[in-house]
Amino acid sequence: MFNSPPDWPEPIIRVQSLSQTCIDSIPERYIKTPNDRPSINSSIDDANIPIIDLSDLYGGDKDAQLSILKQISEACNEWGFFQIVNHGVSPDLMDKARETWRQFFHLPMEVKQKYANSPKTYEGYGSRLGIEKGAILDWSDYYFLHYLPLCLKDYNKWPDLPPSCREVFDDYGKEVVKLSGRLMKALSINLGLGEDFLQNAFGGEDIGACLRVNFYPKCPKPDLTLGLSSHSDPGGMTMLLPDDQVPGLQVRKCDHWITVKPHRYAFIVNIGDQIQVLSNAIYKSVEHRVIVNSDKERVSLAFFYNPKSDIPIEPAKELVTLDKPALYPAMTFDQYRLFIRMRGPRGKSQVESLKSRT
Ligand SMILES: O=C(O)CCC(=O)C(=O)O
Repeated sequence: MFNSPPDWPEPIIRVQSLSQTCIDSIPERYIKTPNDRPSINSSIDDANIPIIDLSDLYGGDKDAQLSILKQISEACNEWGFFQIVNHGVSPDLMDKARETWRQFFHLPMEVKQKYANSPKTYEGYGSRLGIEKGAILDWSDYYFLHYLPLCLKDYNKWPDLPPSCREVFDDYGKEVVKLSGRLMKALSINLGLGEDFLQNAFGGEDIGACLRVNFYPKCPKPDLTLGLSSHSDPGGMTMLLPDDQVPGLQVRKCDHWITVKPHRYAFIVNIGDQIQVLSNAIYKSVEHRVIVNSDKERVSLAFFYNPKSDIPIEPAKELVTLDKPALYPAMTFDQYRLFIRMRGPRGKSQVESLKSRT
């Protein structure tokens, strides 16, 4: 098993600074191979991921609840991605969270540099995922922090500017954790398990939760690069607050990339690798990536709802049969996420590689 190195293999260059100095070209390090460029296999139609209204999931009548559960089930089976509206998190808090982080990225560089991260924990202000020397990089900067468990939550690693940042993110985290817990119940029921099954498999009250705020600066050559390379999320479930003014997220559907049209005040939910493992691949994590553009920056908040990091995650016994034996060996999330931390985003190669080990 790998060990996290103490530092990056090369000096870190902030993409935001590059964006200010690169007028009509980008450094070679950011130019993707032709097969990975945005124009390849992009969808030409106006497909979108499903949009599900959650208003009646709790408190609606039985039929309304069943209909929402069915929509969630279909979305998980067919897409692994969906948008939710009327989910209970206040629109004002969503705007505040996104705009507070946008302000952070517009602070002077010396303020942000105080929080520069290392590959050891990734917490703080970063500009690359993975530590492979000479790797082709993505056109984005980010801020990564832990929200849960409480023993990993460290305000010293959260920005102290803008002044409201810590308070706003504390409020936001509380609401998103609550919402994620509700969705976990819906997913458990839809899998035919007890409603608390997934939450308990994640460690009950002791789940992990962290945030990556992605900042995609304007790019003079958006056709040659990606804001974030194709990947599936290594954790449990992701609640993404997109930039509702600037599309950019693309989801792989068969051999095409569908550009998500964000619905105002929706969260974009997606299944991560740990739910793929627990459901014995009834639900699958789905590859996604981010494209950039030349006239608008983009900010997104990816909130990762994860299992407790040191408990074994394996297919639910109830979902293992003679016809469908366990597809994955047990592994802790700590062990699992080292892959992406070392190698950076690589499509679905990690979860697929586990299959051959059973
Ligand atoms: O920026 C986005 O829309 C997606 C971000 C994402 O996929 C991630 O942070 O893992």
